[in-house]
Amino acid sequence: MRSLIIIGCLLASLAISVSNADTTTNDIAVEAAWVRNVPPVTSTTAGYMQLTNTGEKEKLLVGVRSDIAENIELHNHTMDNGMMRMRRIAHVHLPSGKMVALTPGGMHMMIFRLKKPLVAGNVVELELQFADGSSQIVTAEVK
Ligand SMILES: [Cu+2]
Repeated sequence: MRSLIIIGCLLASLAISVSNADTTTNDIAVEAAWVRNVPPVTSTTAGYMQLTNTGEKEKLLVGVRSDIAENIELHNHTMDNGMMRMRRIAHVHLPSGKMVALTPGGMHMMIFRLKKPLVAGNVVELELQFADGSSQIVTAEVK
């Protein structure tokens, strides 16, 4: 009887560790990722992509990192007294089962202080960081 209880506890802890692991796996499918090419005199650009959450839980995109630039922020466009302005946002909600697009004129990744000029046709790597501590590297075409 006692050994059965112990086995039960072991199984329960295994199940817990598996579900913990689930929260850090990547349920985000990324498509059509690209970074806007800019002339070498410009050190600021933007990145766009479509993110589909194939998992069962909402995820929050909270940051982006890349070796290509010093700093990347998440931005949105808002209307302010009839003027289109960009505002930094803390995160992008990625609801379960939904596709969220980062687009010119909408939410986007603002890329500051490029370390070297971009080359059209090349791909760059962006590391997406999520609120649950998981991260994912995606490639984006420069165009
Ligand atoms: Cu911006």
